[in-house]
Amino acid sequence: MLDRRKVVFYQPYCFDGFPRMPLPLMAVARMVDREQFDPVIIDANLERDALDRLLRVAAEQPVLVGMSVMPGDQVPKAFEASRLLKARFPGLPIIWGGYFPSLYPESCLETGVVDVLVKGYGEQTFSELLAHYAAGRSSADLADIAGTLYKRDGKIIAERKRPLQDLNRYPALPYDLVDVPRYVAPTWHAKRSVFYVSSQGCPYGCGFCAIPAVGGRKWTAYSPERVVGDALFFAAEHGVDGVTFGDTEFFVSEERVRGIAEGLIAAGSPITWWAMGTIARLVEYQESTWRLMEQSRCVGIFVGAESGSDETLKVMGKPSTVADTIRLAEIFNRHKILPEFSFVLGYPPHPEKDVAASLELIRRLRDMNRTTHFIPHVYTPLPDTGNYELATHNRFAAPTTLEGWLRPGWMDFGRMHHPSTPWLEGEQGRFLHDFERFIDYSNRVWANRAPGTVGPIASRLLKAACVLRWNANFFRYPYELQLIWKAGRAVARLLEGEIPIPGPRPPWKRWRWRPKSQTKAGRERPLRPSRGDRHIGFMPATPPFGPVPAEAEVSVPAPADGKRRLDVIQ
Ligand code: B12
Ligand code: SF4
Repeated sequence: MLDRRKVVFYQPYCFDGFPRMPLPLMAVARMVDREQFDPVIIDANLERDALDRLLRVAAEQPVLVGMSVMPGDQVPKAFEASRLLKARFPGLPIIWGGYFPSLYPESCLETGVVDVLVKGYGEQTFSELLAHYAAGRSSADLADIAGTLYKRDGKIIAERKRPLQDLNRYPALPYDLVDVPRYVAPTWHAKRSVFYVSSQGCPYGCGFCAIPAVGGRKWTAYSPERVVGDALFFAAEHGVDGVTFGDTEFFVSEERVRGIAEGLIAAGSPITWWAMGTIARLVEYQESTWRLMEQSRCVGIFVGAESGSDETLKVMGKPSTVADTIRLAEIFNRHKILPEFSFVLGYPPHPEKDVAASLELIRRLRDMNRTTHFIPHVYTPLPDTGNYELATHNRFAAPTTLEGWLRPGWMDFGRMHHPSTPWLEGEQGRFLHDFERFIDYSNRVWANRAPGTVGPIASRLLKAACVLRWNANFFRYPYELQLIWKAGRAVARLLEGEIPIPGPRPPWKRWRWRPKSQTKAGRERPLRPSRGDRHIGFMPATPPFGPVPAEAEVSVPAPADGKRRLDVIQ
């Protein structure tokens, strides 16, 4: 056991205010044989000196370093870390996995700082890569490992795809490799909540979504026993009273959901839970399943309504209709489950009509339940997704190099902010941008999505301003909302003691999560890197997009296939 070589996993920074365990890395780290190797997970979201630690551990001759890379902030961070590693330890194999390398392999490999990419779900692929490198073979000998991509003689070799495997074949997640209590935090439905993912993939094929491109329209999930077991472990060992399921599609199997609900009820679980699903599936659920879910303390469900236009839903290949969305909203209301609806706005071929129909639907859903939470996104065309061809027909072209992806505009695109697609330039694009901001603020006060973040006075003012705008149907220039929020935050911070003043702590403070280093015990600087840290600086800041086309009219895609059977791995 003494001379076990290290296997290093690095999660580049991507913190959004809620601490989540580095699940993608834990998923692959569980495949490491502990008798032979010593796995180490470094999480830059929580560790201030993560990069220093990575470089220190890399000096101990680990077998390899694996990084998880999502589009957005993780791309420059992963690049920066890999560049440093390659400069100091040229022989150390570096593996990237996750959605960015799965969708944009050329951009990653042309940097020369990554040895091999893992496309799609990576447990088995990683296991074989580890065996390869541990046997003393090098990146130059890579061959025949399904699910990998690498460069050979200047050309990219893409090995055959690795099909999704039954998740229950894999060992338990290695909770001992992370400091679990640091990932327990308050959320809107629980005081001590954890983030957990109980399935992989999705059997549907929506044209804007990256999941089918990566998972191949298949779905696999932990058994109810395993999910309930993990939830009860969190409750018993870490005092957890809430679970946020991050599955892209939690509800594919009604039988599984019933099993989970029954298991939680039978164990007298204290846990409230929230999950994401698909409207087409949920409207088919039996009434008794809804009752079980409610009884097992399901408090909220996130679904993709996507559009208020049936025509757009058809183009997207979405398996539901607008009528299904309304029906589900009624079911939610009957069962006191908080509804969350996401929308993909500005979809071709008729973006204006799509936006108008979606606003109408949002209004209708809000009238049915004022606390409904909306998540609007402007359509961001991703390579390898079903409707990407539609986007490229309409003069959209994503970068093909990492340098391109690291430009500020494309970074925003990767984060799915301001995608600036050619057909949404001008007034319409600006309207959508302001509308997104309005919805964000209105969620905070109407759907109670930021409890205690500002004090009661700012919250009431914000509510009043949102009501005025909503009634006037006016969403442009939401500057007063921003002003009220910022002023409210400043006062709340003052009262919370970030600027020390005498007196009791206000009651809403209890709801805010702060990193460990900011707690009373260790009053240090926040862990979040400063704004100046966010871009790595040496990339040219040129405008991200080419010339805007004269016409905003767009052409029609191939018809979507709505007939496929659900592919569930048993
Ligand atoms: C949690 C999460 C986040 C967290 C970050 C994670 C964390 N630990 O802090 C936060 C909230 C910060 C986040 C942000 C974003 N996210 Co996110 N996120 C997720 C979510 C819900 C769960 C990820 C997870 O833990 N999955 C469980 C693990 C086990 O599965 P996995 O991640 O797929 O990992 C497997 C493979 O990808 C692969 N793999 C992954 N990493 C590695 C590394 C190695 C070395 C190897 C070998 C293999 C490997 O093997 C793993 C096991 O099979 C997923 C949806 C989902 N259910 O997957 C979206 C998802 C990954 N996010 C996505 C996106 C787009 C984003 C954003 C870019 C934009 C946005 N608006 O959400 C931002 C980035 C913002 C930024 N600041 O840069 C997309 C990615 C696809 C895409 N469209 O490109 C997803 C799939 C959501 C979606 N439905 O579109 N996200
Ligand atoms: S149902 Fe959700 S996860 Fe599945 S393809 Fe559609 S948008 Fe993606």
